Amino acid sequence: PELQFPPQLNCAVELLDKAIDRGWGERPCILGPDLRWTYAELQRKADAIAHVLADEMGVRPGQRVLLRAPNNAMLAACWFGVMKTGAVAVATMPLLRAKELKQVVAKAQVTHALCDLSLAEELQLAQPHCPTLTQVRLFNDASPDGLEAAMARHTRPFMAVDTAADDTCLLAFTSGTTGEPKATMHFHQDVMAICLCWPKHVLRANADDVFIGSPPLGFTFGLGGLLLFPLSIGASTVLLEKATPPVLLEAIPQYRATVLFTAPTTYRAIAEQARERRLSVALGGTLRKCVSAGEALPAATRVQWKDATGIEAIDGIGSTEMLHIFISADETHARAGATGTPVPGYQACILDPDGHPLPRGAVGRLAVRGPTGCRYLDDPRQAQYVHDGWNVTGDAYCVDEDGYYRYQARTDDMIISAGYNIAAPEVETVLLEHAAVAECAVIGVPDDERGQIVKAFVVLRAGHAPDAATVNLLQDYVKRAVAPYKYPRAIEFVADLPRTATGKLQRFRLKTAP
Ligand code: 3UK
Repeated sequence: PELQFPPQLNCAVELLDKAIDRGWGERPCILGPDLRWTYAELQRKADAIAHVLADEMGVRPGQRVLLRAPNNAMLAACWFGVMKTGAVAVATMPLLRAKELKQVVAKAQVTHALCDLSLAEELQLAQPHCPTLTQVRLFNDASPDGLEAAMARHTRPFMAVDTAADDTCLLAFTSGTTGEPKATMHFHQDVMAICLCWPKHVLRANADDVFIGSPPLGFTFGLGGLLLFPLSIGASTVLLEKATPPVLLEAIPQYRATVLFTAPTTYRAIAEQARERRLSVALGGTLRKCVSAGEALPAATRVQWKDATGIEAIDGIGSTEMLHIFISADETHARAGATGTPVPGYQACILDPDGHPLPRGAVGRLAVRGPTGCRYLDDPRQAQYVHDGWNVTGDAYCVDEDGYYRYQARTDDMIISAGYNIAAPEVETVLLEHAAVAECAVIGVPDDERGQIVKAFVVLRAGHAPDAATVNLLQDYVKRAVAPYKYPRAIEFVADLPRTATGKLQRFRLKTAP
């Protein structure tokens, strides 16, 4: 299906003002600890913020406004406030330090910032090194210079700036598992396109649903799943500042949440804790849809989650470059070990190293094309990433006989040992099926004889000893489950694994560890 957008479009009008026109004004919109905002309340806050930005801070359409906060209602209001002014939101991850914030500000030419008081320190450390950044306003701040005090001066509605559908509204930074972070540009129409593709065809939630989850709104997985998608259908969303597994385990029944967004590692941790605490299935009986993204969902994790809750997870691969999920399968079409099929609106293919399409079954680089796509902000890597509208990802995939896309590895996570190609995630998937393993990571380490050998870092479940017997047990297990040359010749037991704030394993940090 081709999506058609009018030439002028502002996503805040589409998602927020039109929600009020549709009569959703008094519906619950954002929920949080001691907080319940209706759609009308969110609109009032966003309008007041837009007035402060445009009338007091001098923000002009096209200027870049940095947003920095844990997931909370004011961050959501700020996001829509920026959209209304026609400025560009620069989404950032809460954990960024001054040094990284300085890079973001310089790269995106940020002129203004709205920042949660609780995260002000690193921004204030960065500010003297950010010549473009002239104004910072703090929110969730009771002081007379805080954003809330300024908002109180503006009670009139704000007429959203009439932006073009292809004006940039969002700069999203890649999470940087490798190399220097890149900024991707997305248009108002891209924001609407992602609301119309995957949520409509795969998620199929409705206005009574209550969304919850962990990804930060500074990560497009979280922005879509925990803000744009619920608002586009009149549903409500729970925003939690620290949505760790134990917090989610409590919050899901407390808010009667029905749709969960998080990464595979969090699904494992919640299921594990539910088991240890002997909590009942379905986590309070309200959950009905569980979305996993950020990294591949191993078959063992899918089974573990289904055992704990009765729910078949919805896996989906998305990226900052494509803005959201482009290959996925709903709960009735899910297959263990497969991500799914291209989301309606998107096309996918598998390419050989010369860029020619490969037949079914062959492993190659995944390329995708659709209504959203990669536009790096002044980066030479744009020409490598996009060819004739095809976005060439860094992921190795193959397509099975039923047309399902099966993730193999990131192309840089292929291990070559004694001439064999071994996908690190395949070995991880097998290890996770063993009862002793809570979490694991597999990398290639240099070896004189074989070039590289497979090494596994393993976090054991309680009650299993980190000894030679367990090493042998795990090695034998892998040898019996897959081709024996894939077994980890080295195993190291660790207490935890390095992950990004988006739940992705940082294999490169294990490679450089002493
Ligand atoms: C990996 C997956 C296998 C894959 C994201 C949903 O993760 C997101 O964006 P990033 O830019 O990373 C993209 C890369 O992450 N990946 C993500 N999901 C899966 N691999 N199966 C999956 N289900 O390497 C991809 O290239 O941080 C995810 C929505 C929006 C996003 N930005």
